[in-house]
Amino acid sequence: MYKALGVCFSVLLCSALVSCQNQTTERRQISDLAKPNIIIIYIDDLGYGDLGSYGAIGVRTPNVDKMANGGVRFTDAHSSAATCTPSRYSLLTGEYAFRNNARVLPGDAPALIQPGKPTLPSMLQKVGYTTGVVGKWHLGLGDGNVDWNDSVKPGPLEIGFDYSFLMPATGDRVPTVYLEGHKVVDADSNDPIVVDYRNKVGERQTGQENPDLLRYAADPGHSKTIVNGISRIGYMGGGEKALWVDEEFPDVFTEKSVEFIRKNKDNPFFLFYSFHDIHVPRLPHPRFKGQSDMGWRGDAIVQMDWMTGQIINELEVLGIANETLIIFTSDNGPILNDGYEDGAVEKLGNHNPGGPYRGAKYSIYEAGTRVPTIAYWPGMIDSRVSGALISQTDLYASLAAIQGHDLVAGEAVDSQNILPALLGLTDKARDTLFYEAVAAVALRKGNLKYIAPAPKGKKNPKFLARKGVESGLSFEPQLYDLSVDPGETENIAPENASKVKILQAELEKLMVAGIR
Ligand code: NG6
Ligand code: CA
Repeated sequence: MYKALGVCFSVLLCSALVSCQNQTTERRQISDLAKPNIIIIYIDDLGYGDLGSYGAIGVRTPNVDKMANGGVRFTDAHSSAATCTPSRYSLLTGEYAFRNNARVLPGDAPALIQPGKPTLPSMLQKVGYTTGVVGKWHLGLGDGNVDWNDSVKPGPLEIGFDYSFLMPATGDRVPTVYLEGHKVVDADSNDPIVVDYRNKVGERQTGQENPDLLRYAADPGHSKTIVNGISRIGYMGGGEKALWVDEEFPDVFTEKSVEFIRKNKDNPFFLFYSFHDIHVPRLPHPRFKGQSDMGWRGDAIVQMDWMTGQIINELEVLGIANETLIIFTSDNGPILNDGYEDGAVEKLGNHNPGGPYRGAKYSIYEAGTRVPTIAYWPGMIDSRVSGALISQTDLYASLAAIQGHDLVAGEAVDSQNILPALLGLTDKARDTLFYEAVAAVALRKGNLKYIAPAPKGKKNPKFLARKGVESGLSFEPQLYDLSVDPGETENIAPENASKVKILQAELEKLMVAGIR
């Protein structure tokens, strides 16, 4: 039974449904669109080529493939940026990350999204959803001087989530504890938590001083406090009882998500299920060990697939799969060595994490942001491979359209309503796409992609050079025609000066005013 009908529907959506009559089936009734449950499964660092349904070699992903084959499998869908914090910022606010200078944050950074800012969960909350976030946060917490032994706020509960169970930043950053609501789980006032990103605090050993204690070697940035045999970014003392065990992530996060779903099965809910996998440090549960041909990284993909399957399975058992729209995607492209010698490079074999695309996580080239993306809603969305150009920034306006919610001035300013494409009714969505990466920005118009030249003196981040990742930074303009050159191998800017000029002007305009 669909819940809470009687919502007014967006004119755009209705007209899209009408204009796509040939693809609408009897099953797809406009009224059925009222308040579906919405689950965003947000994988970390999963590349375009990392799923079976997207051509993976060396790992099988049957659960995600079931969604890919039974829903809309997008081939030109993009994370809003080539790293985590900016992508998450855009996904939750519908606004490009540069507008708030969003960059990868340390684990003790203050909340990036301030209370009062319109967010996807607060919009859904207003129209009657119960909202929850489980998993990786990495959007900052607190007001600048966070005390992990007290109430940690503001955080998700202050920007639209009713429930939160978090990894505060990343798996490779301290504090290595869970945060439920405002409180660290199992915090102990007799063993207070201290976190410092500059100076050593606490009694724990560090990777720098005791590399012999590590389960695998790490670069200097990841060689601080050792927890569970892994050295992390940053120092942490205290909180012994609260420490997480990385191998337990799949079961802990699954349990929390399933609990949230069960509790809310009779009312519309929104779950932002934000995975740690397949980010570093990769330490899948022993039951997934050796389940791929690619060592830790491949086994983390198997674990991610299992966790996804648990959600699909739970919805089916509860009989609410047909009332639930699942959007599955990744926060940025793939990276093999992101600080730890976990064998991802050595065991890669013929697998191509970025699929046919150039670059990786951090990069302005396609593999930085073109990520596997699936919309799955049994009984509502037909199976389809879609070449629609869409961005995660668009989820805000598109999910607002399902609710009949009209965006107000200042709300989700960069988000476009691409709902008809999301539902597989059309392959038409964006014409223009903005790309943000660590060292460059780009603008796509149709199949032409323009990468703006870097200002004089701008440096390629050292850690990327060390990793051999192409950031895409160049002092010359770059132009690629993705229709004939998807691998961005031939820079056609020199012979297309007038097109470069037009795209440069459009990019500048967008960075000031925004283009919908
Ligand atoms: C970088 C880390 C990297 C990873 C990344 C964030 C170093 C040298 N590298 O700064 O390991 O944690 O931040 O990844 O510290 S993301 O997917 O959350 O954006
Ligand atoms: Ca990421």
